[in-house]
Amino acid sequence: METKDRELLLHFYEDMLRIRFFEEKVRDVLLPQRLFRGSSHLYIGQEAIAVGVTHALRDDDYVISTHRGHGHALAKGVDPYAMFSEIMGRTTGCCQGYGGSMHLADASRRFVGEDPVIGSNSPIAAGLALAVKQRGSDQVVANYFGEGAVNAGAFHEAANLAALWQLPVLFLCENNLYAISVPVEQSSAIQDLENRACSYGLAGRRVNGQDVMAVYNAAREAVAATRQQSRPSYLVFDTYRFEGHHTADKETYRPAEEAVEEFRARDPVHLLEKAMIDDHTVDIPTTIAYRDRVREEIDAAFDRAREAPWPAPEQALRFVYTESEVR
Ligand SMILES: Cc1ncc(C[n+]2csc(CCOP(=O)(O)OP(=O)(O)O)c2C)c(N)n1
Repeated sequence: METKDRELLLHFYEDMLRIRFFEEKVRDVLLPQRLFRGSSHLYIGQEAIAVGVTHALRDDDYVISTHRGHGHALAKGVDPYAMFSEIMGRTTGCCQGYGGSMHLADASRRFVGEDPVIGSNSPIAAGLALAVKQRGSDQVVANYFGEGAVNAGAFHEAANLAALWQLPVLFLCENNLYAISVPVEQSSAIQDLENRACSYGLAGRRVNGQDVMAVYNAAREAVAATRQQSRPSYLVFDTYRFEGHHTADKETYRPAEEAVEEFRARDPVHLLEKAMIDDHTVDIPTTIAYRDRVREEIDAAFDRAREAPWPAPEQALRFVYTESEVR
């Protein structure tokens, strides 16, 4: 293996571990200790998608995400400390604590934000891509959504306009098989979701979302086409969410053996680890050293965030109403 390939794989590995350990901290510490209110939509099992896609993007490209967006944000370089702070409502959060788990954003990383209204982030992505095009820039806009969003009218309006106006949007569907409790067979008339946008001339491509290299290669081709030809691309990733829809989900709708046996065997972090060990890219002590280092980084970010200041109560309504002189 060439050195640059080894470096790339190790970058993938580190970025996937960061997402995994971050999400495990939310699940195993923030949630049971009630360090935030409500629930959170975890990305565990889908890490290869955010990491493979982001490595195919440029730093100045935009990302717009969903309710399940911690992984997209971390892959785009949002600081784990600012994210833990945000989830726990502290002033050091990337939205000063006003956003929480489902409304994270960081303009400095061009992480436009999470958008939990299903389907509604695609028109925003198309609008952003229109602005990019009008500015004469060659940036692209990466738009993540789940397979549930493919049934939303807003997605189809955005896909049509993006194709009609040749806008540089990457439509990125993460098919994790369920929209809350509804299996994809019960929500989509056809199962080959890559064909759901072909009536707009958008030929989709189906990709193994558990294999980070497959994701990266497909995303690189799509990004190059979108950037160079200023036109949309559409990728559908086959994946699986290992946890419930959110952290309060009792998961009565799917068989335990599906989640535990069938899909755990396709854990994207383990698959990459095994592939790297099998072809002697790394040895086991190296993987352990990576795990220890990234875990320490996440632990330290969390410990700092936990000590971070709370907002003053009188700040609660800030940003709710426009400040104006008019009475
Ligand atoms: C417009 C709208 N309708 C319903 C909901 C409630 N809701 C939250 S998540 C979700 C399912 C989303 O499934 P999918 O798009 O496949 O993403 P996943 O959760 O699987 O990542 C629904 C219906 C919502 N947030 N927005």
